[in-house]
Amino acid sequence: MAKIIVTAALTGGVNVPSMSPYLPVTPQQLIDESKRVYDAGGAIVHIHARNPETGQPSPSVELFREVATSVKAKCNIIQCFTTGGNVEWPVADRAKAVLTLQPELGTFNAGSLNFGIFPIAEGIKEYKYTWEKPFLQGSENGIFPNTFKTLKELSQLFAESNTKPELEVYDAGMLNNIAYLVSKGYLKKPLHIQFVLGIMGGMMATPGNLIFLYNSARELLGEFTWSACASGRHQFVLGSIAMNMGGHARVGMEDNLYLNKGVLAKSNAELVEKIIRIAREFGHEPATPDEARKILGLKGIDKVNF
Ligand code: KMH
Ligand code: ZN
Repeated sequence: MAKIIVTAALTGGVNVPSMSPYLPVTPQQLIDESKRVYDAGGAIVHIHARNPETGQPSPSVELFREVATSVKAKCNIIQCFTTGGNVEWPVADRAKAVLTLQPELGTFNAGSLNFGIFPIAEGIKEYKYTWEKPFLQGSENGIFPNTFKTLKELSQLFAESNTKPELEVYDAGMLNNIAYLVSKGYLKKPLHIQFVLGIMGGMMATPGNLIFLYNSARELLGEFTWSACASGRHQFVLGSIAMNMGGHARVGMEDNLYLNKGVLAKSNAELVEKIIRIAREFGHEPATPDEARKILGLKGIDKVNF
């Protein structure tokens, strides 16, 4: 009945290596995971870079370049770079990879929020790296800053790179931010929104919240393409609802490490295969990368700078 754009958020900048031996960290692991996701039917990979030695989130453009060029050589999957990276980095660092490599798509976090990942530390018995525990615990006093000033700067960077912003919305207030940026010409329609639920500091991952956000966004912004992203076990529940509301679905280890209760996913491809199995049960088919480009109005893989 519908073409569903499946995004795989491969590694993110929140989960730490001690949480799963399958979390991709090195450029080669990210490249291999991207190809596995493509073969499984994914249309977009959402990419963060990490220090290959320590697994720490990294804004290094060279790491992004290494992954992006190799993935592009293997398949035409859409690459969506993060500009979220790590809550402590200045926006210039966060946006460097997008500005330099000019991917088709990049995340655009549409407002500030607390990003409480410290509870994760309570569940980890043994750490592989000394940076992990302070990194997680530090979020208790951290905030993910996306002020109006930085939102304006970021939207200008996206325009310069001809990269489509994927608007990350964690709570209803961010819809007002988007409406303001559209009214002032900083963001251009047609918009693409990723509703990100279940982050401690944003709205919780419930069907009611997803439907509320979608309806509020429709009232405020009119038509837009959109996808649902949820943490942990909510990933498949909200992805299933979104795909039956005309939306799309994001899965992946950035948001959820588990294939089933207590069973770690061995690859992001397993999570992609699962959401596609669910989609097919509803009579939907996964969109190919080129079908997704048409749906989202992307510039094309030949227009990137890598
Ligand atoms: N790492 C989080 C602070 C994004 O990719 O822009 C934000 C994040 C969303 O990962
Ligand atoms: Zn991300």
